[in-house]
Amino acid sequence: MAAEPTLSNLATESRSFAPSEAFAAQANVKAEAYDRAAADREAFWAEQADRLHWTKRWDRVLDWDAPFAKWFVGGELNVAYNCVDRHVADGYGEQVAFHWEGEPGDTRTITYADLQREVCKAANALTELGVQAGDRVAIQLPMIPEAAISMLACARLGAAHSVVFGGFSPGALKARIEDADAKLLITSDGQFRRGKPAPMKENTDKAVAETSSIEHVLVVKRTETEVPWTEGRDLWWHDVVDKQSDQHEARSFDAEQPLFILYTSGTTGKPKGILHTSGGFLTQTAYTHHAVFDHKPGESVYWCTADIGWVTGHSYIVYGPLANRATSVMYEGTPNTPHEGRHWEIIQKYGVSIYYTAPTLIRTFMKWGKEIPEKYDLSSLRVLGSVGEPINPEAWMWYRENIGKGNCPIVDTWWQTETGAIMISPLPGVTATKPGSAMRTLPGISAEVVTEEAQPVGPGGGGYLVLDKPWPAMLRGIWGDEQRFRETYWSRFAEQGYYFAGDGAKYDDDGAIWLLGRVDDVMNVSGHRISTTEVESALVSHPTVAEAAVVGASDPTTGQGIVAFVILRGNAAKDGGEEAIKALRDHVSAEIGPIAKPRQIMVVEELPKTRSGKIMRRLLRDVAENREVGDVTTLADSSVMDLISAGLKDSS
Ligand code: 6R9
Repeated sequence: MAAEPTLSNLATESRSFAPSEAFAAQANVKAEAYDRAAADREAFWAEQADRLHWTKRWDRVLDWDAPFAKWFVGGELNVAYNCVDRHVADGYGEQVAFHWEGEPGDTRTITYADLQREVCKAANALTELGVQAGDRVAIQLPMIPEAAISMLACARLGAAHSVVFGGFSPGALKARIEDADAKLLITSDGQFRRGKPAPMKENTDKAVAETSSIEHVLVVKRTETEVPWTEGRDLWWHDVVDKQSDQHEARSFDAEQPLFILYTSGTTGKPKGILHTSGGFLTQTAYTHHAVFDHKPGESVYWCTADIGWVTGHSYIVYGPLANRATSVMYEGTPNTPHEGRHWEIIQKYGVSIYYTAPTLIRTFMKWGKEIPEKYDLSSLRVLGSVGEPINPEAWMWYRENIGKGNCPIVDTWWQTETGAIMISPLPGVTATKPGSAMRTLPGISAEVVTEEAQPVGPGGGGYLVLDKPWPAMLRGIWGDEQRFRETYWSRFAEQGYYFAGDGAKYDDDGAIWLLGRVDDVMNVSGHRISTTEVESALVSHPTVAEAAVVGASDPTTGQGIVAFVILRGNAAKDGGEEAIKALRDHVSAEIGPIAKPRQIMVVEELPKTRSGKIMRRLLRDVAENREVGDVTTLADSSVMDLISAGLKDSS
């Protein structure tokens, strides 16, 4: 099979950490949940849907016409009402929803009553700008409260949001606006990046100039940066939103009303618009946030460090936590601005009890040294979470010892933009965890590891991870492309009706699941999915490049790093092509965004290709990872690899 273990010491990992008796005794979810869910999956999810306020009860829990699912058929609810208003109605208006911490050190405290007023005003403003149920609204904002407020205002109106990560280029934003046919864009004048204001609107203007669907651009003032302005089209948030009434009646929508589209990299250059709907998505995000993080409303202080532009920000900063009446920290900036102890300082300041972050950041903290967290009081922490990529046992142990002080269960949560919510994870009060394993499927969720021929591999075996039963937060499709939806996820194991996740996995002898990374041409850089094709097309769009091949090479900090092999045109390769290399890195950053900037670009004279012309990335990965080059027998010209290796030695 194609999956290569990315964790070298997996096979030897045998440590196991059971939850303390005290933690287990008070845990939200106990072991019986697994059996109850297995006995009647639909009844189990119906019970979880009852955490929400429905204005009309569903007639049927699930309508499964593979690959199309409808959950809570006939039910009606308003997602924003569930996340905000009902907590105020229940008497919790004064509870803090967000402790917001700006990068320069400014702060805002937003209670549920404040949030209700802000969301109502924003919903009234959006209505004034012509946004109606069923419309799409694009949002590109830094991590400021208006990001969550905008999302909730859309949800309140039944309009779908499409949040685009703040680091994405004008070209990436343009493609997403066009694909979703968005009529409004919400953005800001600028964003703080490492202590300095960086432009935002200047970039979004470039995108909007090349699209025809955007009627208005609503601009939040964040950095006080001077911005270009198009009269009639552009409006300041404070001019339009502040004057609105803070009363707004939330209409009910069907459980399957689209809630958002979120674009993610596929194996081709064109990103996929993953569609999520309302009732099932909110049910599973709320349940998993309750179960996996052992969240106690009014007591826990919860911090998910993701950006709102990624699915983790949608499901575990906005929807799940707010549905559960969480008090959350929201942080605008980078972890080392103004110093490398910023996260620990924030945990100490707010008494954070649940901290959810990514392996790439944990490895960065390791690099900075344990002396830094040691300077802060982290005793409020109870549960530590990890998401985005496989966590190596070394980082897991460092996290447990230096941040959790040996007292906090670690929940390594596997899921995807497509799954909408956590699927595989320990339960902190139940599961004895192993460093590096996501352990087992949550109650109500079913997965298998199978061979190419769809045979279950059994204990000790490795293969492809598939999801063999529908789940409430599952994607409902790829926006506007049913064919691609079927092909990408449902064609590989069409006969069995399995969802193909694109990840390799193995079971250990105890039946615990170990995720092994992607099996397709998608790289995972610091938890961000970037397709090799996307970066290759950016490279070849530069006039100096004749051909390019991109691979993800393992990287001690970012999980994978982008390594590009390029054939340059004409005399661009002179002097080792140093100038060209610099220009190319900047070019990729401008085309896609800084996260896609190759770690390394190697100038080569040929690329290894099969006789059918497919680039053999496997061999390039060997070179990028300084390994002996593997089997070259299927190459059209097997001397190419010698040429590449020799050329690289010469230039180093
Ligand atoms: C939530 C999120 C999804 C891909 C997924 C897998 C990798 C995420 C993981 C993990 C191992 C974990 N991934 N969590 N691999 N262990 N705990 O990250 O969504 O951006 O769509 O990425 O990330 O490869 O397929 P998304």
